[in-house]
Amino acid sequence: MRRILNFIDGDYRDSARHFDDINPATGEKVAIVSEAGEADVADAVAAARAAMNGPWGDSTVEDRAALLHKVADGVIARLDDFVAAEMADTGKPLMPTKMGEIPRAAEQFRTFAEVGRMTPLESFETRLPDGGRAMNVAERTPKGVVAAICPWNLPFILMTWKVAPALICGNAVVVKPSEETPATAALLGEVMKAAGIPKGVYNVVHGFGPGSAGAFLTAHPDVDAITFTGETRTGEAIMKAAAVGIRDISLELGGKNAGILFADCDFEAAIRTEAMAAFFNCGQICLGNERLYVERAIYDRTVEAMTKAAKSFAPGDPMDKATRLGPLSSHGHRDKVLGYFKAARDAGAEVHAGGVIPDMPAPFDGGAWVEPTVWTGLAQKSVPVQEEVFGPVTHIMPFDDADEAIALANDSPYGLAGTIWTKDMSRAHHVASRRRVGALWVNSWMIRDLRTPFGGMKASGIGREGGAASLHFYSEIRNICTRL
Ligand code: NAD
Ligand code: 6OH
Repeated sequence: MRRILNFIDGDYRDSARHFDDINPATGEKVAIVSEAGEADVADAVAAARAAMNGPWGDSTVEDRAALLHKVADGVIARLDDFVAAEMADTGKPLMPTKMGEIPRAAEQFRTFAEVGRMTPLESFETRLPDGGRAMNVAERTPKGVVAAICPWNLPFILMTWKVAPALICGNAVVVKPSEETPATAALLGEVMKAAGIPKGVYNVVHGFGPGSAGAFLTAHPDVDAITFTGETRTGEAIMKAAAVGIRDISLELGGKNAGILFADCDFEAAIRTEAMAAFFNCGQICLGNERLYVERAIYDRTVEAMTKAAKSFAPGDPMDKATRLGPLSSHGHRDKVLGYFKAARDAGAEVHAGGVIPDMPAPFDGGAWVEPTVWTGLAQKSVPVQEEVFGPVTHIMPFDDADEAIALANDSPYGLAGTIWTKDMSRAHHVASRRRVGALWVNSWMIRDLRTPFGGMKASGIGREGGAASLHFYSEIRNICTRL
């Protein structure tokens, strides 16, 4: 059986305890994972600190940029290995993994190499009352040892999105991948080593949250900053851990995103895109929409078209190039999603598509599959309309004017993202400016330029990452004022 080990101080290391890695497409065990104990986590943090105290701590941004380009090359050279590892952990379909996710993760290293090299800092000349002058120059220094706690939905993209900017800013990292998806973070250790990243700069510890590697890492007093992507409730626990010792924190949390469709929109494009926003990655994408508010004149057409689109996202063999829908990430997560399917039925939802487990042929009959699901008729305040399902599901509701649509879309504890469909650009801008979310797409979804800032309002998080915003989180800015 394949083994997935911790990567500490430049070498792979087993530990006393282990857990199983399951492929959710089949339910089969694909690997045995080393669960880092408290001492392993302490070793990883110590290795990161030692790296910061060594030549890495004095490296230039140009040196680091050159290394990050080599890491990107190394990932692409082993594309098939990364694709196989990610698919075995998640059950994702081949094509989006091979053409999209893994190359995009490699691209993070190139983008942040250039963002880091090219982003200037401010300088100000200050005129003094005596006629003298002073020059203020800002300088970027690393935060130090960064803990990166990662989720399972886009494991390699969301992990490299933290590691690449952390490294370009000169930090050393200890990554704790999700227990559901440990493989690509572990494999990246080989690429880091081959690229010449010094030992201790990139470390990986495997395990769970409370009482395991995640909690050991966030509680470790020698961690300077914690970056977390995952559920809002976990974010609360991590924020408490970060409070001890006043460590910096970045939180990318849950969402309950909404799309708003006006009657004048390009209907075909809206439906094609909103179907992706609801069902892509089996709905396990933080930026996906689980609510659609539709101007009454096109409401019936929208329900019909989204139902048809849901049925076209048929689950299938992930290795088949035509497959667009994989399973949910685990049986545990499926139990949660099925709980929302039941809650929606109990609350009187009309189920136009899905809401059930599909019949899958062997070997997929043991997998964590669900059918893409379309609901209508739920109250705005009902649990399935308020809480994040994180599955392939959308609830469609009519509205009569823009103010009502904005109020309904904003009626959520979350504030991550949303979409607006209209040909009236003035209206689009007006609605976008009044949405309480961190990312808006007009007549589109998921155009994500890695240079742009990204993050949520309200319960969707604290801080922004992406492009120069990442540099702010992963570095300390020091102002040096010199009287001339
Ligand atoms: P999760 O919160 O269950 O787990 C995320 C990570 O935190 C895992 O590595 C887990 O082991 C670790 N963890 C759990 N408890 C911990 C603790 N007490 N201390 C330290 N570490 C702990 O999230 P998930 O289920 O893996 O991911 C799905 C969630 O992530 C969804 O809510 C989704 O919206 C959110 N998400 C948000 C974004 C974003 O950018 N805003 C992106 C992707 C996913
Ligand atoms: C959240 O689950 C996923 C976010 C992914 C991106 O923003 C991206 O740019 O790939």
